[in-house]
Formats: sequence, structure tokens, C-alpha cells
Amino acid sequence: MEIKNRIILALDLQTIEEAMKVAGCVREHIDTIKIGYPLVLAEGLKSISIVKEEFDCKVIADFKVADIPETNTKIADLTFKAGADALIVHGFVGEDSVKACVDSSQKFDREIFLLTEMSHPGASRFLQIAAEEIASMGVDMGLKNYVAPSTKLNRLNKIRSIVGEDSFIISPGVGVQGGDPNQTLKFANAIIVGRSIYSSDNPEKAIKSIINDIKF
Ligand code: NUP
Repeated sequence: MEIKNRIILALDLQTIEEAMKVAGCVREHIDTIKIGYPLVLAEGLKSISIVKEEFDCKVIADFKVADIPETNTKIADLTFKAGADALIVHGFVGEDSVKACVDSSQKFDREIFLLTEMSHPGASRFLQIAAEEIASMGVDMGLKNYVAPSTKLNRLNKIRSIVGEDSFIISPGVGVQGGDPNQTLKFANAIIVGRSIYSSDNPEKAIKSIINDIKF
């Protein structure tokens, strides 16, 4: 996936009006928006097509899908039918559950991102232990897109070493959670940024300052 300025905007607002306002402020600088539960539970799945149509952007649905295969198929089918270009899927549920989402993505000619390890402190207790195996499972399944944390650079580096240089890693946790854009982009292909942009008084200034910080 090509991502302009290597920044994905996490649009975790809870009204479509606020979401459109923030995305409107930064529209020149991005072409990929991540939409997750906060906006979709508040405003519905139609948020995906509304954002896509207004900003002519790619949308990654961050639903961290983690159910049995049959339910995963339903979730993935509905998400792709709603217009999402890609879907974030948890790996810890195992190969059959992930494969259900892969099959759905292929049916709709879309993509999935495999979530290997998370960026928050609590993820160290359970998910970190399994993360390397989750990444290896993704490689065995032929997957090319991954999510790995910017807040734990050694872990991000480790995931990169498992999935290989030709895989595509997107990395959340930059900014408010403590991750550094430049350091993260040594190992990741793109960063995911939410609050540092949408909670700023001046979202455009905030994104420009991140872009200026990133050494291409
Ligand atoms: O490990 C993860 N950490 C994380 O923060 C996996 C995620 N998908 N996210 C998401 O990235 C999180 O739900 C939010 O949408 C975004 C980070 O937002 P912020 O911390 O920049 O506000």
C-alpha cells in the first residue's frame, strides 16, 4: 500500500462532523485514514464510505478482528462491502481465523493487516509472548502487511526481522503514547497518528511538524 508522507491518520473521533473537520484540515498531507470502533460505533459503518468519498482516500478499518472463522468472515465481508480498502486482524486467534479474513479480502480484492503485538504497556503480559510466533504465522501464510508497535522499538525491530524487508509494517503509538516518528520509520513503512493530530488546536500545524521531523 502506498501511503502519502508515510502517515496514516487515526480518526478516532465520535461524530462524523468532528471527524470530517479534522480530516479536512489535513487533507493535503494524507491519503490514508484509519477508522476504528469509536467512529463506527457512534456513526455507523457508513462512516467509511462518507470519509472515502469526501477525501478520495484509502480507509483502513481497525476492527482488530478476533473471532471464530465463521464470524470473522461475516465481519470482514461487511467491512469490505462498506468500502474499506484494508482491515486490521488480530493474529493471536490463530491461522483459521486469520485465513477467514484473508479469504474475504481476496474475494473483494482488498487487503488485511495482521496485528502482531500492541503498543500499550499491558500488551507486554500476554501478547508480547506470542508476537514473534504470530509474525511467523503471517509469513507462513504469505501475508505482506503487518501492524507492530512504535512504542517498543526493539519489538518492532524484531517483528521486522521476522516478516522481512519486503513486508509492509504500519506502526501505531507515535506521539501521545510515546513513540518517535523517525525512530519508528527506521523499521516501519508508515506511522499511525491519532491524538497528536486530532486533539491539537491546529491539526494541520501538527501534521506538518511531524512531516518536517521525518527524515526521508
Ligand atoms: O497496538 C496498537 N496500538 C494502537 O494504538 C494497535 C492499534 N490499532 N492502535 C490504534 O492506533 C489505536 O486504537 C488508535 O486508533 C491508534 C493510535 O492513536 P493515538 O495513540 O495516536 O491517538
